Amino acid sequence: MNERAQRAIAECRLIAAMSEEPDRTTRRFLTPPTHDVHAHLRRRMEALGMKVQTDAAGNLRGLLEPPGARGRRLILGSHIDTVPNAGAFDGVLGVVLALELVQELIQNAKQRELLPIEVIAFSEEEGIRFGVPFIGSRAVAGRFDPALLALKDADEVTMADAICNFGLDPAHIAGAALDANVLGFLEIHIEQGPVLEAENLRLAAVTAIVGQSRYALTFTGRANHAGTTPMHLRRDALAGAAEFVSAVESLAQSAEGLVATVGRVEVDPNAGNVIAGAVRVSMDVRHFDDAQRQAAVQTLLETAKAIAGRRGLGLECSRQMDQPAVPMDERLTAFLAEAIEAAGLPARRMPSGAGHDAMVMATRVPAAMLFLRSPGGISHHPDEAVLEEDVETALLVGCKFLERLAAGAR
Ligand code: HGY
Ligand code: MN
Ligand code: MN
Repeated sequence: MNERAQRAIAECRLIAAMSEEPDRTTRRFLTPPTHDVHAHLRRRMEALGMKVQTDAAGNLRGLLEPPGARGRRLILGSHIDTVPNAGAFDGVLGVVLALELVQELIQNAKQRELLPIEVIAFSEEEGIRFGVPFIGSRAVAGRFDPALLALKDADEVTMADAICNFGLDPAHIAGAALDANVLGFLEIHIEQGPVLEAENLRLAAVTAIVGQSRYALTFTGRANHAGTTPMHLRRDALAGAAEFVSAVESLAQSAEGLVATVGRVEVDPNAGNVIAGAVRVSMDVRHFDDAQRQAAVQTLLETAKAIAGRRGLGLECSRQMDQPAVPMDERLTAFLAEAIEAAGLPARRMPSGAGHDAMVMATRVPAAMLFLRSPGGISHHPDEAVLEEDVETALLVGCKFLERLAAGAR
C-alpha cells in the first residue's frame, strides 16, 4: 500500500549510512561521504531523464523538462548535510521525496505536461563545518558572500580549499545563482518538533520561519595548576563560561517565545587538572519577532561582558549569522493548504522553529514548506523518524500541489 513511502524511507536510511563516522550519521559540508550521496542521487536523477550538474557551491541539481511542459520551472529540494550524530530524515527526506514526485509525474501521463521541475540537493544548511549555515542555498539565491571562502574549519581548511578539494572551483560560485525563469520553491521537511504529533496531525503548511542569531563568544582567563592555585587567585575561563550558559537558559525561560541555546563548548587546554585558560562557546538565539530576538541577543552580550568583567576575564564576541524571520509566500502556501484539504486532511498551518533553506530561497523566489509529523518530536538525533503513512500522504499532497500550481501558473 505504501510502496513509495517504504522506498523513500529506505533510501533515506541508505543515505544516512554515507557518513564521516562508521557508527553514526555525520556529513558536514563537502566532506568525502558527500561524493557517495551525489553519486547515488545522480543515478536516480539520470534514471528519471533529468539533466544533472553540480554547481560550484556543491549543490547537486537535476532538471526535468518534459516535452509538453512549458513556462517557468518549480524548484523542489532540501539539504544533504547533517549535524553530528544526526537522524536519517532532516534535509535528505526533502530531496528523496522531490525525486519521488518527479517519478510520479513521469509515470502519470496526465501530470507529465505540468511543469518543468528542478530538484536541488543543497550542499550545506546546518552551519557545522564553517560555523555559517545555508552555504548552498545562499549561492543559489545569489546571496553568497565571497568573504565566507576564507573561513576555516576545525582542521584549518578554508572553505575555498574545501570546495577545491571536492573538485569544484569557488571562482564560479556566482554562476550557481538562479535565473528568473522560476515559479517558486517547495521544501518538504520534517517538523523536528512535537506540535503535529501532539495534535495527531500528519502534515502542515508552514506560515513563517523563525529568525535566528548565531554567535561565538571566547572567555579568556589564565590556565594554571588545579592543585596549587588558591580559589581567590584564579581567572577561570570555564567557570565564567558556565555562569554565562546558565544566564542564557534563564533569560530564555523567562521570555515568551524565545529559545536560546549554548550547544558547543571548546575548552583550552581541556585537562582535568588544569584551570581553563580559554573557552569558546556558541550562542543560538531565536524568536518569531526580530526585535525581541535582537533585544535578547544584546542582553546576553551585555551579561557576558559583566561576567567577564567581574571575573577578570577577556571576552571576544563574533557574530556568525543574523537571519531575520521569513514569511512563506502566501499564494504558494494557499495552494499547499488546498492540496492538504484535497487529500482529506485538515489544512493546519504553523510556523517553523527550525531554520531551513526555504528562508534563503524566499529572498529570490516565492517559497513554501510542507511539514511532516516528527514521531516523539525529536530531531538532530538518531531517533529522528517519519511514519510511512505520513510520507505517503505527503507525496499525495505534493502531486495535488503541482496540479494546482500548474493550473494557477497558466
Ligand atoms: O538549526 C536549524 O534550525 C536547522 O535544523 N539547521
Ligand atoms: Mn533541515
Ligand atoms: Mn537540521
